[in-house]
Amino acid sequence: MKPILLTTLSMVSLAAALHAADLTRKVGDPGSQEFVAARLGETPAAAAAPAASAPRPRRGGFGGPIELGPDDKAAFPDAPVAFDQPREGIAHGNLEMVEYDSKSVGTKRKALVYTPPGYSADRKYPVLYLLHGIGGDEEEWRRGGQPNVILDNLIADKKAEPMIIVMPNGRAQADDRAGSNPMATAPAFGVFDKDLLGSLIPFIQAKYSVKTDREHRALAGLSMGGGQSLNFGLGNLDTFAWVGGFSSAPNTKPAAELVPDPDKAKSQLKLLYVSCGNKDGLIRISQGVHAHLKEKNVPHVWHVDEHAHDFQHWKKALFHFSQRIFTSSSK
Ligand code: FER
Repeated sequence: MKPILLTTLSMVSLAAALHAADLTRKVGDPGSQEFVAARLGETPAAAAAPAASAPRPRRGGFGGPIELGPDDKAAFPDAPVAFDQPREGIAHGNLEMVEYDSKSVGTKRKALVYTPPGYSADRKYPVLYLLHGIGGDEEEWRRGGQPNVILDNLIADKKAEPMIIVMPNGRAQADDRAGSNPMATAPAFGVFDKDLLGSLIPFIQAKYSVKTDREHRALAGLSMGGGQSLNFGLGNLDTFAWVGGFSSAPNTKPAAELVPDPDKAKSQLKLLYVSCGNKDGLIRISQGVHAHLKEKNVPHVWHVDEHAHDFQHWKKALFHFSQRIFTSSSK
């Protein structure tokens, strides 16, 4: 198959606008130079500088180029049209905002928690920790992805295990708002593992009726949160058995560092799910992860759909991922 080359900014700007509503408000029109520059962590002047003047660092631009190879195809059929539509006549779960003391950050931090329909302290539930992107916060998944609707539907259809979903704020610093330059907050995403492992997971396990072994704990996220999930999930296989990276961003560790011990990863992982849209300028990150996993024979799902860097992809990724976790047969 001949590689297809796509280099559009417009497509991606639209997608980015859907994702980073906060960012869009801060820097205006998603098609503007400021918006693109903000996504790339550059000043508008730097973004506009002629490419010939000096070799510019290769950032994880949203503008591609995108080169697709033979492996870059769908692993699953598309989600049915109504997968993300609120349904009447089924039981619904609940969403609540919680606050916990973060030892590593030294502040009280927020997380949005989905409890499944009929949540009861008489049962113990598995937990999915679900992470947001560079312009997002603990509300981003609810705002753009309505995971409660997707899970209510899957649970009603008996396609997903009743589970708790915890949506924290992955920007582990005292001021954890995206602010006017979200890219400047990228380092705080890199130290979120201390807060997650040291404070949030213990808090959730104390407050909710949950199973606490690794086989009942999953980590997944979109974009920056996808990179965090791959980094922290694969780096803490004793804590997470199910790991998902959706459109993972350039914060993803180099593939060889992600999986330093392929045999351990093989034996410990119940599911490693890597997905991206074929119109997402960041696809090369996920392609690199897939290529390395393939080379090292680490079983994983590599799912590429027709979307861009947007919630259409992320909602469907959650739909596919959440059906395949906490099951006995998944690989
Ligand atoms: C980058 C491009 C995009 C980057 C992060 C992103 C850290 C994140 C995008 C998102 O979360 O949507 O170069 O560097």
